[in-house]
Amino acid sequence: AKKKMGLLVMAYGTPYKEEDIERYYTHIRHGRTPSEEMLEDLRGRYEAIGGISPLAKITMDQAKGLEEYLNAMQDKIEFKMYLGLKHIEPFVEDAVEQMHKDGIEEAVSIVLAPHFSTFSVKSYNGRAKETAEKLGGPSITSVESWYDEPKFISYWVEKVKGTFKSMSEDERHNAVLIVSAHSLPERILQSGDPYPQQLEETAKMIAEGAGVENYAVGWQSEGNTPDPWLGPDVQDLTRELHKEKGYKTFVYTPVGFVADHLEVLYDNDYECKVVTDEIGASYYRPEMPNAKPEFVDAMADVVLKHLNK
Ligand code: FEC
Repeated sequence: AKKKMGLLVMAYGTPYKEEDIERYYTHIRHGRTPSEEMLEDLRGRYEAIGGISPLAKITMDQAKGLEEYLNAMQDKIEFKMYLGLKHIEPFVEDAVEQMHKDGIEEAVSIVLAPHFSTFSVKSYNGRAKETAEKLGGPSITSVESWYDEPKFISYWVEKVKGTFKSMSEDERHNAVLIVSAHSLPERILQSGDPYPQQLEETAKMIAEGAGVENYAVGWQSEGNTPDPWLGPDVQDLTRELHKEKGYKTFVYTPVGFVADHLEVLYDNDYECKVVTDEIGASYYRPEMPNAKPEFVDAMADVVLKHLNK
């Protein structure tokens, strides 16, 4: 008989409708209500990408796709997927509680973000394990990072190659690849967080794989708080590289994310594009993985390799 196992897929979460924006933002801010001005600003950004984010549907498609694919590709384990979100229901805690109720004794967890950091992956896994311990099960084994998974790298290598191929000769000659992830407060560095190092490695592997010589690592979407955040910010980096190296074609790969959502559709497609327009450069942003079969395949490999360790 097949062994039954919970598949806890964790992701950031997004407002389902406009009315959810305030409580979602409040949750992100650890319970501190945002000012009316901050709230208006966030509402405006959601408005600019069409009113609400496509992330809820994409996350569900990724999670269901992973469950189906894992169950189809091997016959030792029957996976049952539970979705647990960081900032809106179903929360990570809800998912673990449901697994417990369903009598799931063992589970594997994966976060839909490739790079480990204390602020992201560690906090998701910590919340899951704490809940499981309180309830007395299931026992959860967690994937910690998958920034160097070969199929994940080759997803981006193919996309980057395709983008460079689609350029005119002149554009290609003056092009640079910008590889980015969500910025975090600089204080993560004090505890030796591997996040920046992992992003560097992802960037190097993609650039080498795609045969791109000019590339740079940047940070994006930093929060609205007084702390210093990891830099350079991708907008500043764009201006700097244009000024210092004369690049005229910018290719953005926000590889710290895996879906189309506010941080990509607004922070890249609007904010970075404002800069490339200003300096008269071309803007390219290869497609995000979303629930594409080659990406689901990559995640499945990550989960199975983790279980076979
Ligand atoms: O709805 C959508 O389409 C957007 C979803 C979304 C994703 C996302 C990913 C990450 N965040 C990370 C860290 C932080 C830190 C703060 C912060 C703030 C926000 C705000 C919104 C938001 N984040 Fe987010 N993030 C998404 C959305 N994030 C909205 C609040 C307004 C703003 O600042 O823009 C700062 C919190 C604070 O104020 O103290 C820190 C990290 C990721 C990538 C890893 C992951 O997906 O878990 C890290 C998607």
